[in-house]
Amino acid sequence: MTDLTLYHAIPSRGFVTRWMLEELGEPYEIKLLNFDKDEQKRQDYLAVNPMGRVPALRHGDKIITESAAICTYLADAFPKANLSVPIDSPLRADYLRWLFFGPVSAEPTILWSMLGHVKTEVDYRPFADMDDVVRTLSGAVAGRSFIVGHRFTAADVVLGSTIWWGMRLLGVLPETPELVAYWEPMEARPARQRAVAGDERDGIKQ
Ligand SMILES: N[C@@H](CCC(=O)N[C@@H](CS)C(=O)NCC(=O)O)C(=O)O
Repeated sequence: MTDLTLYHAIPSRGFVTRWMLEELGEPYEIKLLNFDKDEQKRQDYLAVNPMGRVPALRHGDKIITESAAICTYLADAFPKANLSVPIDSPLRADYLRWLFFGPVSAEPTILWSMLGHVKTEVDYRPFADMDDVVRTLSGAVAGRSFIVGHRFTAADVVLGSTIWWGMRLLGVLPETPELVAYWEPMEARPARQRAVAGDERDGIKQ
C-alpha cells in the first residue's frame, strides 16, 4: 500500500512523472487510462483532473496536475531523495528557471515548429523563435552534467524530457553537440531505464 498514485497513459507526458517517481525511489501505484477508450474524459477521472488530461498525481488526500508541477512537488515533499534545491540556496533561481523553461517556453516553440508555424490571427509572434530556444538551451547545458549546480535535480527530469521530446521523439529540436552531450547520460540513468521498461510492460496491458 502506497500513498502515491500516478494517473498515467502510454504514451504521454505521464512518462516525465514516472521517471521522476523512479528517481525518487518511493513506492507508487499507477492507474492507467486508455486514450483509445477516452478514459481520461470519464466522470471519475474528471473529478481528479477536470482537464481530462494526464498526468495527475494523488498523494494521500492531495491531487496535483501539470507534469512540471508534479516533479517540483515530489522533489519538495520527499527531501531525502535530494532532488530539489532548497528555497534559501543561491541556486534556487536557476532551479525554478529551468523547471519552467521547458514546458512554458521551449515546448510551444517545438510544437509550433512541428505544425509548420501555423498563422495566428494576432499580429505578434506568440512563441519564441526556435533559434533562440536552441541557442539558450545549448548555452545552458554546455559543458554541464546537470542543469543546476553539480547534482541531478527535478529540473533535469523536466528539462531533459523536453529536450528528448523535441530532439528525439519529434525530431524538431536540432541535435546540437551540447544538447546531445547533456541528454545522453540522462537517457542512460537507471531510473529512466526503469520508467521506460515500466511503460513498455504496462503499454502491452493497455
Ligand atoms: N501541461 C500538461 C499537459 C497535459 C497533457 O496535455 N497531456 C496529454 C497527453 S501528453 C493528454 O492527457 N491528452 C489527453 C487527450 O488527448 O485527450 C502537463 O504537462 O501535464
